[in-house]
Amino acid sequence: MGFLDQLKEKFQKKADKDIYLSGFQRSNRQWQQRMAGLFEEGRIRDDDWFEELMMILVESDISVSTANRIIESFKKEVGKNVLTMAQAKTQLISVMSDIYGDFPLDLMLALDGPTVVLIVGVNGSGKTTTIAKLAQKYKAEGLSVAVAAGDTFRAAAIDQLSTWAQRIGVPCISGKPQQDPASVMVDACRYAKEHNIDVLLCDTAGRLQNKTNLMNELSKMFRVIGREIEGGPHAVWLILDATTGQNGLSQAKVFMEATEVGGIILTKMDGTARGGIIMTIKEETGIGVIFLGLGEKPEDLRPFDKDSYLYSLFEGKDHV
Ligand SMILES: Nc1nc2c(ncn2[C@@H]2O[C@H](COP(=O)(O)OP(=O)(O)OP(=O)(O)O)[C@@H](O)[C@H]2O)c(=O)[nH]1
Ligand SMILES: [Mg+2]
Repeated sequence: MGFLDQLKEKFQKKADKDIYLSGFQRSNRQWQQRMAGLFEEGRIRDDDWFEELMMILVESDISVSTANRIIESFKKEVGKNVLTMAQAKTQLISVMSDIYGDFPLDLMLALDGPTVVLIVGVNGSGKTTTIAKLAQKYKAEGLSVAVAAGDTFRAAAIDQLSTWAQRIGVPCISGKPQQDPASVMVDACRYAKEHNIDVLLCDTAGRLQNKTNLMNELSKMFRVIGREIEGGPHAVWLILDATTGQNGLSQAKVFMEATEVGGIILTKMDGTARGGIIMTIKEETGIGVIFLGLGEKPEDLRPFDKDSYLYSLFEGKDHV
């Protein structure tokens, strides 16, 4: 069985494949059509053909250096044998899969006590909404969840999180507007310990005007969480808006310098045709995507799955 058939078989077994694709797929069709045109039987894989492939990859938000790497490796593979276009396409997906590599896909719960997750990212990337989504997910899995309103920069941010928390039915620990976010973290950690919370999700402010302030604020939050809860924060997840593409990624690098980001959640995948950003993120940062945000509601979160991603990128929902 070819690689693509194996992917298809695995993918078809996934109960949530329709939901997974409903958002992401909607906007991806045009890209797929161009890819399909490129891999029509009878076309010759000459320099022009590879150039067109390069353009299609780059237009999907794969960076030039990642696209080059994919094409170099793909050229080597297709040069070895005479392949049909269908086989060559399978080979391309396989090369992309190898280049992406593997990455752990969910939270490792602490053996004892609350697991603290710090959510960071630029303004408007979707931090607060994603915390609501994560709270809903972990609660549905039977874990006790609390959220902490560490974005004290704007009063509305505290309200936004506490409204979500109320709707989902989880406690929200918050301070006053302009209060030191680190002191909110201390309260939240103490609450989590006293109330046997399994997962504490901490919101943060996303302002980037001043890198030194941001770094200081984050490292202070880090320090106080670690002091209150051993090993905390257990995960720092970076929220990235997929519609901002590579530009968004370069902005987000500030957060990677400020803290040890352990995973990425890519939001607004329902609003972009540029699925290639996932490859670029992994290549340029070494950090993998853990979840995809596919809408504004708490249920619009999907675990990232490399096979489903590559399969849906190339083949689309109509083929499943
Ligand atoms: N379509 C879509 N919209 C999203 C998604 N995630 C978040 N949003 C929307 O993006 C906007 C910003 O989301 P927030 O969660 O407030 O972003 P934030 O990072 O907390 O923003 P700040 O607190 O200002 O830093 C809101 O209108 C959300 O509804 C998503 O996956 N898809
Ligand atoms: Mg927010």
